[in-house]
Amino acid sequence: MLIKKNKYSELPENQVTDESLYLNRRQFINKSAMIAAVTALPKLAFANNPIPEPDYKELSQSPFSTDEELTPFDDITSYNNFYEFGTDKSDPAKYATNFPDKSESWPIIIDGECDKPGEYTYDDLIKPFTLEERIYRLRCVEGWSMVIPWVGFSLADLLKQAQPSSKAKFVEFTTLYNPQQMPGQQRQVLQWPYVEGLRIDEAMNPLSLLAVGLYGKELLGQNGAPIRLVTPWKYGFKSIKSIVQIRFVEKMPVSSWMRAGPSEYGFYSNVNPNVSHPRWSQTRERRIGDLLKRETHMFNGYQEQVAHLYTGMDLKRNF
Ligand SMILES: Nc1nc2c(c(=O)[nH]1)N[C@H]1C(S)=C(S)[C@@H](COP(=O)(O)O)O[C@H]1N2
Ligand SMILES: [Mo]
Repeated sequence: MLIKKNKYSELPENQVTDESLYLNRRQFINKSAMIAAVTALPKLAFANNPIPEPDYKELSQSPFSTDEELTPFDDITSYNNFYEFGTDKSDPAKYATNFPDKSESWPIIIDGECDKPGEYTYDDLIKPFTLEERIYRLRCVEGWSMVIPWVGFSLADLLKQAQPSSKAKFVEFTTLYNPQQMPGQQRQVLQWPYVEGLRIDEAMNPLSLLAVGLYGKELLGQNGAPIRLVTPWKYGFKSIKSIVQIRFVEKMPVSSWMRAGPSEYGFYSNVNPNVSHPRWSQTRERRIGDLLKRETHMFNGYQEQVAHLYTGMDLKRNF
């Protein structure tokens, strides 16, 4: 079954919320929800908690999917990091309402060290691939997490099609640069365009996903439409949004976050409870919608799929 019933529908708390305030608010909500449940007509219950109509039908479920409780659609689409639209969690939903501008769609370029480079429309790019649903945990470096039912396909399938050469040691990804459409780019918060990278074997790992939707719906602007990367064993900032270019390169790319704070953000950025961020611990995380924090797991719980990529590497140095 694609969509699980949402347990909570209210907006998530951000990190600054005092816990007692939060608890009070939660109790208040529970009480009013109970009153609503006994007084309202049954179908009105759905108005508070809409489960969106799917754009993609009959998606197969990936074996990599977790059966953990899904983060509500409203939270996934209203609590975002997408600095191209501002640095507040609510900015992307507010300012990406008309993004991407469908009348001005951009080509997606695959190039660099490969035999079959190409320039594709979004539709042509995704046409050869069968979309599936993958429910992944997403752990942000800031200490919060979600469970997101993505729609997408394996990055490896697209990369193989381009036939990378033996010089292709890394893959570099670039986000759209368009300060008109992305007002956050009018300020130098990060070096634009946003750039990320993976080692080629990380990129080829079956967990690496190109997402085009979530909750059975096409991606919204705030989540990185029309196509974004998802690498669930790495901190969320590796999962670059609104991709315009995928390039095979010989040298390790310098990501926007490495450039902004090399002592805080490394190239690998694997989720690792044993390596603190210089300004906070990474041992625990708050799942959006939860009151209490939970433990953070090595590689965000995806050890089985990815630990072998890092055997013999010092993960404290290669953070
Ligand atoms: N281009 C771009 N991609 C980005 C970001 C960004 O600011 N710009 N933020 C990253 C961070 S920090 C996180 S946690 C995830 C959040 O993805 P979501 O909003 O879809 O949950 O997107 C990542 N991808
Ligand atoms: Mo993040």
